[in-house]
Amino acid sequence: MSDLRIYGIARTRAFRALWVANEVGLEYEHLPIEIGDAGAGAPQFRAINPNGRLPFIEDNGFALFESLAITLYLAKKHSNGRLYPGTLEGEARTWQWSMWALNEVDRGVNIWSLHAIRLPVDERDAAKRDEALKVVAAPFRVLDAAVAKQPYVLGDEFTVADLNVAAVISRAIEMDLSAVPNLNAWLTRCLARPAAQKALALKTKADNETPAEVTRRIARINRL
Ligand SMILES: N[C@@H](CCC(=O)N[C@@H](CS)C(=O)NCC(=O)O)C(=O)O
Repeated sequence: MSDLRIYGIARTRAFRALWVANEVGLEYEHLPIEIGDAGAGAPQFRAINPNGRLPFIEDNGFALFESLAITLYLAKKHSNGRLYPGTLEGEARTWQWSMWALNEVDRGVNIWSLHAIRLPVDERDAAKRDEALKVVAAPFRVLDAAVAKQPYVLGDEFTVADLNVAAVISRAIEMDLSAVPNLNAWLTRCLARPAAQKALALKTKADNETPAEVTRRIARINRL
């Protein structure tokens, strides 16, 4: 067992950290704590992660929050030159796609998933759902074009750039992606990886066990 601890129930962005840890074959302790005052916001967790949000990790006493900082850190530490690109340009492109995912599509996919799938049917807001689809349409076309002629965003090999983008938009696998078939095939390919499947199994279980009240709280706290 390594001294890596991953905090956060797999329904949250902790899924991203779990996936990368599986991908590099690390042993770790998973602490599936919840959002809010009873979980990440509680004093003992804020002492490690003043941000109060999920996920965060402790790696041999080194604490880190922000999901994609965590994936980049673990990929670079354990898989430099393979999962984490070994060239300056490859690294820069990895940052490009990671920041792109957070800035362009993270919120839109989240809003869509809440108002299309996760909130109780009579509490879903069709206008928010449709607006979210409009917001992600143009960036999804950019990603679709990027994987039209190559299997992964940086080229022939799966890297942490793919992991970050695919993890951020993983819930889009339930959208109608027929307008972006290359994106659809690429996302399916990324999520089929054994490391992703292992983390997805935890995520699906956590999704299924999440009470409606918690889903409402997620939408409220994050203004989604
Ligand atoms: N940019 C952050 C976002 C973290 C975030 O908002 N996490 C959610 C769970 S997925 C959370 O903890 N929400 C509860 C809150 O904001 O108090 C990241 O990528 O790690």
